[in-house]
Amino acid sequence: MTNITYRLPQEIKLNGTFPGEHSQQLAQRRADAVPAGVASTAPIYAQDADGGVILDVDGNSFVDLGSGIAVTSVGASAPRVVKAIQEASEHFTHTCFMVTPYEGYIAVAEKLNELTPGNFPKRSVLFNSGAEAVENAVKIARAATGRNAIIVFDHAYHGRTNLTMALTAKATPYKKGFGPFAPEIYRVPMSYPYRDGEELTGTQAAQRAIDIIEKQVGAEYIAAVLIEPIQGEGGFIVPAEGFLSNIAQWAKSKDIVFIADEVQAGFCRTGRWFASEYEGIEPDLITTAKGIAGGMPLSAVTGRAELFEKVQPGGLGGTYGGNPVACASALATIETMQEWNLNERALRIEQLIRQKLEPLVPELPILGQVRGRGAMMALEFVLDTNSQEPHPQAARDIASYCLERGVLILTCGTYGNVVRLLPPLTIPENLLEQALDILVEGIRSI
Ligand code: PLZ
Repeated sequence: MTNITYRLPQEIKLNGTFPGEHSQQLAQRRADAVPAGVASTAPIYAQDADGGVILDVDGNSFVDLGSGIAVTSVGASAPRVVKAIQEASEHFTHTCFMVTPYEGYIAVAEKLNELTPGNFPKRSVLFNSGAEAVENAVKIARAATGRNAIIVFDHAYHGRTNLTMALTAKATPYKKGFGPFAPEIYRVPMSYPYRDGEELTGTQAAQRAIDIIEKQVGAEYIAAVLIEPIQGEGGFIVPAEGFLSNIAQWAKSKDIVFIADEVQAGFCRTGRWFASEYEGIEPDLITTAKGIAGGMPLSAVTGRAELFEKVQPGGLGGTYGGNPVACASALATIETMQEWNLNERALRIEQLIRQKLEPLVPELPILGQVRGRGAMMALEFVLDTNSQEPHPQAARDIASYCLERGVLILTCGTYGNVVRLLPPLTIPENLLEQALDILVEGIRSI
């Protein structure tokens, strides 16, 4: 494993009241300036972050097991990334690629075309956010096929814009009061092994979805099937083996564009460049964001060159899409991932998490399942193993327990009953182990 040196001490350090005085002051200012509609997981305000830690404005040091929702995979201030951002911004912060183009955009597109699965001619187009990438993937699929319908899955999360709200499954908090939503979106059952039961194979779960699609929508009207290869906000649901490949094969046989939303699972998070690789699928289009640029806002749609041919010049774009500083950051992020072998680290993180947490499953009836891949791991909590009734209070209480002891942990899931672990891939092993010990105590305390 590559040795990483850190700028900040990689430790838990808590002094005094929680949240501290300065965080409390900021919370008061915030209440008068920022609406409650944008909520935060933790009541602590950030001052600095590096490797596996976040320092708050009161000098407390927390272990980061969230990476700002799977973004800072290389850490929040990786040296190469910081340098690239500084250097790029000294020359120009913006020209607009649609006005005066520049090399960085092209270099990022080349990298994406090379790293994404599938050995066929590809193109990439850059945007700012995950939602924007997903919206554009849908635009491209519709233009390429001349069809309208989009198939999405239970528990899906694709964003907060109008079209992506329609694509997202969960009503509260994402959709409630924000309709009407975009039409021609059809939702079908996902493969969710923990809740489907072990008897339902991936192939059967795929057939269940395909039967519904064919009966209720009709393959000839469908532009695209859109799916997260591992669902993120929905609960880190890893579909049963064969589910994704069967859906992809069926889509191919009907000339339907298969879009993998790798916004959360992509870029070394799962121990491969893309989670699609685990199932040997080669999506027609892939959406990426989050981990791609070390914290700078950047996203992309990458896919088969021929799909882009039907899109008229000027049909894709946006003022900031592929910002030059964000592109420089992405190139440095990718180099860092290669230099530090972060795929290997993600697999090691999975090993450490499984070692500590899997033994608790047979012992504790509230811990239903430990699942995930690489550094995208989740614990699903239930009232008891037999009923499998979701237990969101357990997930919330465990997250609070951890935070008060210096470990920042996120929850997720359709039922809010999942604790997810998304550490920066650069977290030191001993710090991760210390954080996991606190998590184990937290689970036992319920
Ligand atoms: N697709 C698979 O995970 C973003 C959003 C959290 P944006 N997930 C975190 C929140 O509450 O807003 C996400 C994702 C997948 C698309 C998106 C959307 O990415 O960059 O947040 O627009």
